[in-house]
Amino acid sequence: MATPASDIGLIGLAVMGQNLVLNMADHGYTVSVYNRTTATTDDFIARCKEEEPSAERVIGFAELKDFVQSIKRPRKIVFLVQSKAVLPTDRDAVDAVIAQLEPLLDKGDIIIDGGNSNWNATIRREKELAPKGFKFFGSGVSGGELGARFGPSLMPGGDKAAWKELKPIWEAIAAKVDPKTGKPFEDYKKGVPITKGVPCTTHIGSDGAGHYVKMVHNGIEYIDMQLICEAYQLMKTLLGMSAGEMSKVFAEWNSGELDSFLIEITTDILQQKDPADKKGKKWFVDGVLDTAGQKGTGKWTSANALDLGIPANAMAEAVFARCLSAIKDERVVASKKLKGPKDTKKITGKKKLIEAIRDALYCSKICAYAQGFQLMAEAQNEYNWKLDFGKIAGIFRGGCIIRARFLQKITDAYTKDPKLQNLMLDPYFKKAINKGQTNWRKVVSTAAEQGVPCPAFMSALSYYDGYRSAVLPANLLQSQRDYFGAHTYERVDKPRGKFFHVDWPDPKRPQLNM
Ligand code: 2AM
Repeated sequence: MATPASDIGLIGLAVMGQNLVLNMADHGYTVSVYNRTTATTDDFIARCKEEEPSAERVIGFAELKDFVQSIKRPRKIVFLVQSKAVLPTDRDAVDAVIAQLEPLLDKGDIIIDGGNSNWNATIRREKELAPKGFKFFGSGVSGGELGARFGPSLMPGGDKAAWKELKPIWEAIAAKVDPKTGKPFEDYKKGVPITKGVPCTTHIGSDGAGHYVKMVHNGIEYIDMQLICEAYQLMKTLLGMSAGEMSKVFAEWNSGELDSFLIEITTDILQQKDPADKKGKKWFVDGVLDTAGQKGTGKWTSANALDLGIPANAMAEAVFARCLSAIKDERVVASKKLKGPKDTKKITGKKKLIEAIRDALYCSKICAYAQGFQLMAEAQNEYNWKLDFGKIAGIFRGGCIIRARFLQKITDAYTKDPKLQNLMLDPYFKKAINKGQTNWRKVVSTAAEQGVPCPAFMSALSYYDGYRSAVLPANLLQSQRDYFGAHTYERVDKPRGKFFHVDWPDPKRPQLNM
């Protein structure tokens, strides 16, 4: 048998898998590859030979046994296969691949699930594999196809000691940011692998922590995208702006504190002409049907927020907004039957309204991130992790879909105060909301008056106002619960934890003077 020569193995050669392999090869690693369908492996190796200078370091295998034996020990095998498991008891392709690998592995070998698996399944898999002597990692990979190829944000969760084995490769292939500014390096645009800077990866925690944080990243991505769409909708509906005109606004926003990957691609999308229009006059975005798909990570984030009792209403609103968009036929019928406001005033002061929308977007974005970080803070108690929010925000700065200038500020906030209770209480963000809130309220009230939906702006504002309210109407709510269900209540004039009950209707209760 030949001496094992590969540094790492990868199973699952769909686009993300292929691109991660090429990324590793670019950084000098020898990679063994295997795919269930051998023809895909052959095609990939052929493509590598033609297109990729580093392809000599990629070795294809038709047999799983040969693949495993070609990797240096302790073996590192990453797989990117479609995962469907949601409940801890669900079994899917990830389990099938693990089952095939198990008899071929040796104790101490490290297997890494790089797909978007549910953290519950990752916790279960780690529990099953640890007693057998295998080190199992769930590592979220964010950044889409381009990220995988040239530098993703990587969120690994698993055994801390085994992380040392994985770290050099993960740090090499991850996106890198400038340590001074937090801005991602983009050398890959010049065809050069990125080698300098702070890598966008860190050991997130044990078992499912990496997949959990990746899921919350996606939940934040949902709301980030929805907020941008609401800004677009308001400019389009209230100000009658064209896609091209809005593109200029987004480009300007991208030069300030809203600077982010999602605003950048929005700028690009909005200036794109429709390739189906021979005259080249129509905007691309106007030709796209207004129904959004989803794969589930936003829903998982919101469902988990409900399970843990964390008020992540804006994040959930982003999921519901996609659901509402999906019932296009119903909306078309309803648009002819249900009336909007009667007295819509003509909007004046275009420049001022655009500025207000920008502020509303920024303030809502702060709330959305506050909710995401609150959720992670609760999850670490629930699942026994110890999360470092400064480091998590730090690895979101580059590579991933939510990368933004703003994340440097979040990194700073949690580095300064690792126990920060809520992002909105950090001096920088507190000041930003204070500055923007008048405009934020103006946008939300104008939208309500004019009948333009902006659910994420609105629910983020409700979250903000709710969070800063020392008194909420839950006194009445708890009274109702005590009335119909004897659920008891606490009193404002008694210590917390002392519960009271009234026998409703209480004959001794003072009567109202009517
Ligand atoms: P395939 O090319 O043989 O379909 C994304 O779908 C990747 O997951 C593909 O590489 C696919 O392999 C792989 N995949 C899906 N289900 C799998 C399974 N049960 N076992 C192994 N690989 C699987």
